Amino acid sequence: MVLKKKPVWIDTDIGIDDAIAILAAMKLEELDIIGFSAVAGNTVLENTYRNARNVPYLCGKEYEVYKGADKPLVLDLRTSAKVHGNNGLGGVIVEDSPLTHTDKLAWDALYEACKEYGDKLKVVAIGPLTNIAITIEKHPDFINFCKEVYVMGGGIEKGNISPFAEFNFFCDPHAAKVVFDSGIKVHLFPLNVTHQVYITEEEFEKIEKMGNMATDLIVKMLKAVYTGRLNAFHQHDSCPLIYLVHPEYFDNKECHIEMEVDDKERIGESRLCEEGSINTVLHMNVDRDRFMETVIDCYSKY
Ligand SMILES: [Ca+2]
Repeated sequence: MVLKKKPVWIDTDIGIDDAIAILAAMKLEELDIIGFSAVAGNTVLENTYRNARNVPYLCGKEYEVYKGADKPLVLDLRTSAKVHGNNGLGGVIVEDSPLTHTDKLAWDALYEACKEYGDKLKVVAIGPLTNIAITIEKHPDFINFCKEVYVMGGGIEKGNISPFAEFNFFCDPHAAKVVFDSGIKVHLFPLNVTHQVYITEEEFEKIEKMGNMATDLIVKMLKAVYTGRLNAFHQHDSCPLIYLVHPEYFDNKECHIEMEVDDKERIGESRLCEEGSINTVLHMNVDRDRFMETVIDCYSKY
């Protein structure tokens, strides 16, 4: 199969930072988004499924969206409504997409897409890893087709929910463990790198002045939640997507990551280990200015 663009699958618990990342990715000309799967995380599945359909539709595109897990593998769901509002988009209401609903579930759709595209398909996971873990468990040959996943999650000696854990891995540490232990190589974009891509007041004003459908939504969502502390907003979920087109912005190293699922205090910790087989490409630094330039350029194309 000769492809002009990189086919991409996005698994998302679409809250504000997911929406902002997806809006940038939709304008990266090198990428061809072929589908979305929705997972519970930032907000409940009903919201993430709806947002994954409606945010692209608002900005002129329709994609197939497949429903996935409504709760983590083992733990109860703990959303982050404080950060993402009751609907995941800071309370901003977006018109419903008229696209027909599908009964096919995330793990079956993702499996079929990987079978069709092989390792050319870039699987990007920007929510808890529940859907990816279920795909691995339900379809044992999935790992023959999917060799790498691009994951926003974790932190190396850094957390944002606890001192040890980042939200996606804290939400479903057992799923993260299944993925790290599966044999699929994880391109990991932890808090250490995502915290480098904050947005400045000046950049926000530039985005606000664009006044298009995408930037109007971005501005409304950020104003709803981050007023007065814009630099607290980080482009977490844009990292793996921008990496697919601009790997030269990032510094990385191969390593072994182990997930903590047992210790009550440290649950959700992604631990960098000296020993153990390589299961991760760990991205720890990014050229912030070039990254933000690229993201802002994407928003200007709406
Ligand atoms: Ca997310």
